Amino acid sequence: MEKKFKRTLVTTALPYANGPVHIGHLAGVYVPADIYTRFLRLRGEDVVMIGGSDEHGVPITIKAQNEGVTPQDIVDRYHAIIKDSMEELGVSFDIYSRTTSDIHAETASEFFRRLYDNGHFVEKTSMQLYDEKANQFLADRYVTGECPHCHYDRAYGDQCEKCGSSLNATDLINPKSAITGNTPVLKETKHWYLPLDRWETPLSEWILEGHKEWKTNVYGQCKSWIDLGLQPRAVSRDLDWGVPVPVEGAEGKVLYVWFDAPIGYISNTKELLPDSWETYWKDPETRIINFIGKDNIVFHCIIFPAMLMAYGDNYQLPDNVPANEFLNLEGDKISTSRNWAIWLHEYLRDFPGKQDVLRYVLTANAPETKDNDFTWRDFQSRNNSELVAILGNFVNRAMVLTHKYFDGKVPAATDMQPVDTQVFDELKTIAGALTANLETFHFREALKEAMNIARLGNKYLQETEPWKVAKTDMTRVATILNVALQICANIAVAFEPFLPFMSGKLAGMLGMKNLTWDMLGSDNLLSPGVQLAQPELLFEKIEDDAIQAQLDRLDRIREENKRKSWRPEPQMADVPFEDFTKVDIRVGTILECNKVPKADKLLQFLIDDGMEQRTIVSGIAKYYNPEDLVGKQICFVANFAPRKLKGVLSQGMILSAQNPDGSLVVIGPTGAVTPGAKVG
Ligand code: B3M
Ligand code: ZN
Repeated sequence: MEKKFKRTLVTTALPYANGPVHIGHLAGVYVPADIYTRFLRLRGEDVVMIGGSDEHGVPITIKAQNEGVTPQDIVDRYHAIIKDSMEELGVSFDIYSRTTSDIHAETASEFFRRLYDNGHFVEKTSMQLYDEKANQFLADRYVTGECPHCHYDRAYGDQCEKCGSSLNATDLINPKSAITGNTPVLKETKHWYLPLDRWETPLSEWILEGHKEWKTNVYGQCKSWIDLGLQPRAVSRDLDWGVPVPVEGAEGKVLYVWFDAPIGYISNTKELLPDSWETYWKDPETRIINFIGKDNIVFHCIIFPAMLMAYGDNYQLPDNVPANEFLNLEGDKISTSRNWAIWLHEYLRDFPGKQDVLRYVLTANAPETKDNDFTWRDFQSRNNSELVAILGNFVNRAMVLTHKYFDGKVPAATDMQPVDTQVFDELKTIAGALTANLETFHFREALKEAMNIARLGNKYLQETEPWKVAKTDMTRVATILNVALQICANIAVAFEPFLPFMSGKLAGMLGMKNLTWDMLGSDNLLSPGVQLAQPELLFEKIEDDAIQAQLDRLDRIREENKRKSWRPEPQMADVPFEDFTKVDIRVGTILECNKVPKADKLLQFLIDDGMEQRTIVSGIAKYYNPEDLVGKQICFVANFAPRKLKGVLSQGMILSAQNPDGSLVVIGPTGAVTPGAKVG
């Protein structure tokens, strides 16, 4: 890290308080930010980590409308869930506040007013979509329609989730109001725009020239925005939820949520440090790092920096924006509205005491350079074969052996041999790589290095075999266990940023206090004679049934979503009456019904068709018990050309209807009908 910085301000994207946080938020933003902040704290650096809920914006008002409650009710509910669950996960914010606070309203309002007074906005009247039934302009997510780029039919007024394009509501083809379903009309309205085009040159110099070291996904996105030419962006909206536009004649208008939300970082710093907040924002010796997901890049790298430059007053721009890609869940995109997520508060309920397991898996699998997939099987196997089998196992062996041979007192290393000094050499190399990876935001690699310390420990015990040496040479055993315990102490330090609960527990077992990063690599963290606590297991195996319960939950959600998104098939082309009459549909009574051997889908029916008995085979075995159908009446196509199914000749086709989940229901008359009667 360059030395010119005196302090670091870590900001974390403010999650919308329209739902709880899920593993995608955690993997993308909060876990990496927490690792980084804890690392800097262990180094004794001056660092603050700022978080808070984003409580304005259309996602919140829509949720409130859907539930028939106020937006304030919604944000109160989710702010509390988000704040509590992140705290329980050990995300160590210095402050987690909210954008409905008074200090935020004042700060955002003053910010806007200053830009307004200094001529940094253009005022424009334009035609916007308006819902005449709801008497409301339809900003952003209040309107859905067809994406003009990829033709996805459920794109939002601000963005298409299918192709990722950012949109204006008026771009949508066939727009519909999300409130009433009505087709909106165009109505004139006035808004304030931030002319980003005026900031193109400084932005380009700052990012494209000055920050070539940024992650390629971030740099690339910025470059393509700048290359395409920046356009003025509206920073106000016709809504009644948000920070009011502090200008005369702006009644009924609020700041666009993406104008006020990043200012939330400033307001929250003010709330935390009323006297010194300016140092963290305006001193060039402060280093600002924004942790965000990839969909927020343009706001943090282009729009907010343009706002800060326009404000002036020495506001500093971020030094780095290590945005992550997305985490998917079991192969599908995580989605709050489709409930396709693992919610943090539910995880904490279902896996009590296993905060570190989630932190571990999300870091080991972090979507740093590409989208990644979370699967419950991977979660289980990383716990069982890495945390339990490598890390927990090593620490436990070192502790148990020390208790066995030395009553739990750290033995002295009086017989150091090359195999021992070599371990410390390797430890130092690992410590160097670990530190370098943390400094450059490569948290996956960093975690691998930390795990390498445990691997090193296991290998060392395997090679030195103290349980065998104990038969002949206790001085040597003392040295081996001293070395092993020093490795354990290094583990407590190395893992503190990643797995703080385990680190705390281990440090407690080893009697260590006040961990610092410069301890890492040392061969002398535990003094001989120190009494260790009784060993406790650091991790426990996760059994199949716990994983199966989670997979079953996801299956249920998949089914539910299928049902919700089901639409009847479009009607087919017209057919002339004569064609229809060619199909001979009749009512029949089921006389017998049996499973077809070796065909789990098929049932074989004997039908009374009014003239004689006929056999029909039908693929509905999954949905019926054969005995339940006997005696029932059904409709069937009588002149369907006979065909053999699994060796049985089927003389007709039983009519059935298919539900959204694929299940089939047999169609029959609603009253008694004489077998053989024609249907038409
Ligand atoms: N609430 C969007 C999001 O949750 C937005 C981030 C604001 S950061 C200033 O993805
Ligand atoms: Zn699209």
